[in-house]
Amino acid sequence: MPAAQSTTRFQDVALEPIREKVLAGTRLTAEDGLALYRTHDLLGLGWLANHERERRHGDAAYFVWNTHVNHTNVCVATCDFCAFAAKPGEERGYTMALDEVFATVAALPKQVREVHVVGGLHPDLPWSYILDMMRGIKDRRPDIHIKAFTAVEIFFFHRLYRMPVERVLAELKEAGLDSMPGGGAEIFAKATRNRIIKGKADAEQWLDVMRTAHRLGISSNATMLYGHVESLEERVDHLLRLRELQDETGGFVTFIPLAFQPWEAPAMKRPATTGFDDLKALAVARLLLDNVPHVKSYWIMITPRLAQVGLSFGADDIDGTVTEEKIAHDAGASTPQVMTVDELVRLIREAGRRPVERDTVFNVVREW
Ligand code: V47
Repeated sequence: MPAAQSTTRFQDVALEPIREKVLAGTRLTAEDGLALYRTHDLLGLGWLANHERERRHGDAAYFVWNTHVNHTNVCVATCDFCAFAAKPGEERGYTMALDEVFATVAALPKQVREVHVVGGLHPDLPWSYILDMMRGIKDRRPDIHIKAFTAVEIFFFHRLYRMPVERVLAELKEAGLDSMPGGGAEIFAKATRNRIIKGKADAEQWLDVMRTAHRLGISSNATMLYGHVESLEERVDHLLRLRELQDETGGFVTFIPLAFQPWEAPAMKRPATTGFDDLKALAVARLLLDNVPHVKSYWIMITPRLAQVGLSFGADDIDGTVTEEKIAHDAGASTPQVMTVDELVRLIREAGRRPVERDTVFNVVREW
């Protein structure tokens, strides 16, 4: 976007006072957040988010050589949007034997730096299965970073195994867990959360698990599921609650807006998000979350084409090779399940950015 726009007026005058704040580094308010979500001046919003993105990261665009392992889809929770989960006893439920998990990890190319492990809330797995999974992955690949278990899973382990959250996390860390993904946050607003989710951690519990994790030195990501029944006010509230916790702990590394994939969702018939909404989700997050270092444009959910555009609308990261994604694809996503590093590098270069391969916590692995 042309720098000249910093002195020309935005199409939407409501963005003018926000530009002043962004240029002065003044924290944005809930009202500002709402004005940003409501605007149709996508280029004005994009200019602001890109300004902030380039101030922090210049022309770098990060990616990671990673893979997903979903060890089980058996889940006692009921989430209207989730097509991945299977109730205990349902025929489509599966649980990987640990040897299967280990064989998957052992077969990974040596360049893979991160394994992202999440599963359903399985009521019958022993705690030893969870810990042995961490240990077994580390035994086979000591160099790989294990990003595992959402705050919702950790809260479930705390209840199921009757241990304080702190102990659950400490034992996982000891067994090899390095950091946590940001899933399970969905939307924090109570009434909406209760309407679409039954039987898993609420907002306070999700945030509290993250607070504890950060205190124990386990960094994490954060997400927001958007494009379902939530309001714009609730999106702003969600981001500000994350910002508040981040002020306290500093433990969030990356924020990832997750676009609702409606096609196979069991109990939520909605149209898919639009390009405007997806770009706004990235841009508003970049501007409101002034204390979170990275914003991820997740190609699995918004397509590689739009994720690439997202690199000019506030995002500095494009996730990675991923491999074997199940949650979005069970919900009917038509995006690929894997991207090669060459494809990622091409997307980034054609966006005018500099591809930087990273590890999970943004140590630079290689400049491409
Ligand atoms: O928690 C479930 C979401 C999340 C649907 O931390 C859906 O680096 C859209 O959190 N449409 C899991 N979303 C994915 C996730 C994630 C992904 C990539 C990177 C990271 C990270 C985290 O997926 C769930 C839930 O919020 N989800 N169903 C659906 N139909």
